Amino acid sequence: MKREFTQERLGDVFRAFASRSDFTCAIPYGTGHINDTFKVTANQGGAVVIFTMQRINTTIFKQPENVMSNIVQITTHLGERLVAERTVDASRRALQVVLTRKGENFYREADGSCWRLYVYVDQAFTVDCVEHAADAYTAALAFGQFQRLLADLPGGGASLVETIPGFHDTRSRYAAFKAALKEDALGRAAEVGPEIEFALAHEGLADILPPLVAAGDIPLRVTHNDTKINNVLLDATTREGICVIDLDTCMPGLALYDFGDMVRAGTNNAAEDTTEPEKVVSRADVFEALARGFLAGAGCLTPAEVEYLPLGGQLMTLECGIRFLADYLQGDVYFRTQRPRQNLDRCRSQFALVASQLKQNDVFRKAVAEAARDAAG
Ligand code: ADP
Ligand code: GN1
Ligand code: MG
Repeated sequence: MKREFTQERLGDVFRAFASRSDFTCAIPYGTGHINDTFKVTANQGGAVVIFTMQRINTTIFKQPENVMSNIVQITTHLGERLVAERTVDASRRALQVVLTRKGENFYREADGSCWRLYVYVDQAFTVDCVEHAADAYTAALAFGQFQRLLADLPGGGASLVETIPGFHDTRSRYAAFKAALKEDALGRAAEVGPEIEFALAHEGLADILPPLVAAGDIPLRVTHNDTKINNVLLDATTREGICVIDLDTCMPGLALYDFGDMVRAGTNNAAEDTTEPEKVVSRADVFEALARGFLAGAGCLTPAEVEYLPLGGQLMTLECGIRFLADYLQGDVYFRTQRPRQNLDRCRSQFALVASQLKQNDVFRKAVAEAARDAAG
């Protein structure tokens, strides 16, 4: 049976962590699709202290110890690099994990629920749907810098575990989608004919990157892999990108995944789950801002990486659309939903966004080439 998140329970979980403050209350927080996030307010000697407490989705992350080991390595390294670069306010710019009283990086409740605690980054906000292209630039700059700072992670990231195997392996995402379609557990396939057709008609996009990766033209890097614009905290006063969050899928990957998922999440002029997919357009002004921000932040990318940045956007958007469609066919078991057919709406919105990107391919390629020239000069 599903247990409620009562204040009593959340307080007990909080007290398992080595904070010197007393629990006041916890409220559900954020719009993420995966974990259960709470903003915890506590009291330390009369002063208010705030934390982000998350129940890790262990249906998806089956080995939370691997997720947390990655996160501790990444945040520790980031913290050291930021201090070495004399970054102002370095402690706000890398997530800070609070250990449990037993010195562990997550807490396992008696029912098996796994929880972690972060210091809350104050005076910050997130953007779900980009309004100002300048916010897209700062988010992309932050994700680019994140990738650059992790480039010298000891062992080149070899000690990071793949927390979700094949996370951005689009071919295996297609295989999973086809299996869901074949099973058609809820008899929903009949109502999604056009979406199935779109997915199958664009399957060839999944075959472009693997040979380039095999040839070494596109290198494996330490990447974030879930670069939704709302996974960067922006400073409430300056709107500067301050802290990259949601590090569960941070592992070896391609720069194109990180750029591509930003294009997916950032250039959509409508909400991810809009019910009017016919109005969806991939915004060229936001695309250009993302390209400029990411190239400025990441530093050197290989010529092939730069050339294929627009493909990254198409691919990540297509892949996400297929994942939403597969989840709809399977009965909405992966992504959190707030209403019926939400995953289908999300899928339709993604596919419309792929079509819009393909239509503007020449414009987007030109924007990348110009941004790369400016970043180099
Ligand atoms: P999910 O995997 O469910 O997307 P996130 O780690 O992205 O979970 O957290 C959900 C939301 O909680 C974020 O969008 C952000 O608004 C907020 N959040 C998470 N961590 C912090 C933090 N350390 N400081 C402030 N806000 C945070
Ligand atoms: C999930 O955790 P969140 O909400 O930032 C998902 C991403 C999808 C995204 C679509 C671990 O991201 O891969 O692109 O939803 N995360 C995971 O909105 O599957
Ligand atoms: Mg998130």
